[in-house]
Amino acid sequence: MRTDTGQVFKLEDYRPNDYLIPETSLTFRLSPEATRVIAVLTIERRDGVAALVPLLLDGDGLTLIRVAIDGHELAPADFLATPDQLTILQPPATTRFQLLIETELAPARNEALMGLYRSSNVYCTQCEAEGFRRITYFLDRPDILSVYTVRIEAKRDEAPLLLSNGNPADSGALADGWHYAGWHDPFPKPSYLFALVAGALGKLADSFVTMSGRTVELGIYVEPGKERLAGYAMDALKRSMQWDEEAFGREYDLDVFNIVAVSDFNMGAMENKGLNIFNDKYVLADQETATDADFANIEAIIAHEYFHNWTGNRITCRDWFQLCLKEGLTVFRDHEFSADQRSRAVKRIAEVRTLRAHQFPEDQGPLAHPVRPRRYREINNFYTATVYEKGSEVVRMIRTILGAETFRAGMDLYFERHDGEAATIEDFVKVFEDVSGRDLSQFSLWYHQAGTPNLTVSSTHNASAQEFTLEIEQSVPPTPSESRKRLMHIPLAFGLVGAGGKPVAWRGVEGAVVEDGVIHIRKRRHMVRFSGVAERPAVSLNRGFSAPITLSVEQRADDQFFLAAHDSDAFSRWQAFNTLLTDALIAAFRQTLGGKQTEFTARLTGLAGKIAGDETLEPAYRALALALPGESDIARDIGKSIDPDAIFSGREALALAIAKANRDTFASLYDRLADDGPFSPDAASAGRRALRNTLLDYLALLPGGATLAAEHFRAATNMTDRAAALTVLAHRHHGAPEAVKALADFEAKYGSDALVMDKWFQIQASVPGPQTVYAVRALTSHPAFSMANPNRVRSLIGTFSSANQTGFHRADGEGYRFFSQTVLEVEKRNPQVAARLATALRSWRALEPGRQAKAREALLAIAGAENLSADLRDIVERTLA
Ligand code: 0A1
Ligand code: ZN
Repeated sequence: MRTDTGQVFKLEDYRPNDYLIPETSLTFRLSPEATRVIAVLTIERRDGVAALVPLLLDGDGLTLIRVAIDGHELAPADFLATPDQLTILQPPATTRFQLLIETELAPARNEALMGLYRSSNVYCTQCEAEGFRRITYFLDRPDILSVYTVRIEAKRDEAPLLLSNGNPADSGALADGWHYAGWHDPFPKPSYLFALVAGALGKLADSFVTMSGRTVELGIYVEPGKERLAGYAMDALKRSMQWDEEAFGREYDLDVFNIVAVSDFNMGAMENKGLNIFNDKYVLADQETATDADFANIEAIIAHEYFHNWTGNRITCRDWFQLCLKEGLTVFRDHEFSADQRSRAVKRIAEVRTLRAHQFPEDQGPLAHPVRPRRYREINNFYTATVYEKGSEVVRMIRTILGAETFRAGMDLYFERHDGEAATIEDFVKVFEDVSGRDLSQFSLWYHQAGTPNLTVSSTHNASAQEFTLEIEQSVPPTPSESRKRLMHIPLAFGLVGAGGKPVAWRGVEGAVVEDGVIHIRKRRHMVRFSGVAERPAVSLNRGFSAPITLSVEQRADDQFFLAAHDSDAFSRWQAFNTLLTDALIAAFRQTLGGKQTEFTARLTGLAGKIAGDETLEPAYRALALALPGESDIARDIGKSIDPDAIFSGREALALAIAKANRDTFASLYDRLADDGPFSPDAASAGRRALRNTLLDYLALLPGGATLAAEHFRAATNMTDRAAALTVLAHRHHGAPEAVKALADFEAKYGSDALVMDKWFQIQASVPGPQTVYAVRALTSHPAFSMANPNRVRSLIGTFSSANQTGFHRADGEGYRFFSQTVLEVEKRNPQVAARLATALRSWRALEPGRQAKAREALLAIAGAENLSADLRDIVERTLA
């Protein structure tokens, strides 16, 4: 484990390295306890660098066996080796030489799951961000691009399959039951994209013919016997390949494309060149074991990793400060892919919900950082919603500002200009300036400045002058180490909505640049005057969520109800209803509505019924509209002195009011939506299931609810319905015989399927209320649970701490105490997973004082532990700062 050195890495310190490694040849002789790695590196001194400059290579916990230069073994005096660094004191005076390094590794004992490790007896690797240095000493930084040739040797019976990046080369038998395979990747790549897999795996094979007519062999490798479960992933892969050709003109470039699913993986998946490695949760699926959400995730992540081949691999990052260059852009690309494959409106709403749930709290708390950070202590902690999701929103805004055609021209120029390079955000922005002739310098602040901008908006209508005025003021709240903020360029899509939802035309506009339905906010304050507007319109703002901001709008409730029923922009229509729900929930928390409460609630429940039954709306959209804002969404909007129990009660009361007011509509719709045909994971079918399951959630609150949910569970023919019913039973009827039986039946049926058991853990970890902490503690001893497996840990501990507001934030601090102990236990094995878990307390300062004090104690308990990893120390210290 890498303990903290306290070192801070700064963007301004970047400089190219003195040496390059144009070629890398690796030989692995695999064995669980003692794998030998021979790296032969062609080292080149960069032009202008003096001879005799020492060569410093990165390592992490390495055991060195020998070093040689140009065939001559080095004497101990010629180099300095520690587990974390190799220094060649006096490299040869020639500009090019060959450095051989032999190291020994114990993959079977690697529980951090970085570098070379074993997952269910399969050898696999994870090198991003700095895992390659756990395999051999190297210039382990993304601007060192090298052509890799790899030879893997293993016992044939232990590892019949030997994979690495690029195209297959030679293979054959060796003495004593060993065999080997060679791989060559002609595309120069950074070390973080290196991958190796060896083991006994089953294969699902297919092929794809690219737009220029080349055939690419596709393989998805899974645990033997599970090949059938990779069918949906394969289909998603082929659709991704096709889409990238059509939408971005990007063709795949190797003869093979392989994906391997492993059961122990720190993240979702990894885009290693030609050999993606996936968390098996994002590959394996059928109707019996996977929910519709799982299918959608598989499609999105398969696409994401595939799209990285161009945005990440062909053009990579100069340094890790530029992480959003590949991640924000690739998320944008996978969002567009899913929008094209499914429903654009529904996808957009889901994206915004995710952004608000994960990125907004990051921006509003102690871990806030710009999309392109300027400093870090541990890069693993910067794979964040800000870099990924907000990074994607920034790319989307570039497209909004430039228009789709110019945006595409900019992307084409980006690929042409930077192919084969390690680039920066400045390079990326420049291509769009070059194709559009616009100055994007103020816009670039989106990359450099942290915090969620807020727009305060009020409107006036002067009937006699026929003038409609929007007064808009921007502010960006301070974030850690950035107390003063600069003014941003915010593209605010909008519409003036008149009677019946018709757009209202205007004659002229002044006070801001308004183009194609977008107001360009650049100053602190804009008075935007529309002339020739006879009747007062309702104003629909931030349509399609054109900018990742918050809005404080002085809007009459009548307008809000009107937009929720009539806005022609589907996103804004959803938003209007969601805002009304949020207003009701906040008012309940603050008890501010008083006598008006009943009237407001009645209007709201009435509209809920209308939306549910509106056949002109897609079922998936209706399901999203009817889903109440989550407890943490409400907490975020309230902002301070949070009491999760009070939020919970208010939310339950509103849910019950909606259910009671719409009992008959909901019940008949629920019956009509019952599934009849064969299962299909397509978006329309999934939407119908989503709506029906949302209705179940309401109906289960009414008398007879437990029976209804139990019947839904019993009759389910797919995991979506089964898991939905189990959730309703466990959450709404906790302890009832129906709930106890369903949990037991589920466990009996799926006890040996780890991925399905994750759902069982998740459902129980999110049962609201103070008793859940004991249940979760007990479940850590369940035979299907393991502290060594990231998916298990996230399902049980991660769900409890980040998705169970009343359980985790128990007033007596018991949830926090369990949490700090568990985080430290996980950390001993896997610092990365522990650090991510620890972010669950990032919003601790927003809690009411009693809970705040207890949360702080838990954070201090973690911070005070001995030998803390760099990963965890970085998170807890920033959280406490
Ligand atoms: N680049 C991957 C994410 C990733 C990052 C770090 C990892 O190491 C544990 C693994 C994966 C992606 O964006 O999908
Ligand atoms: Zn990615």
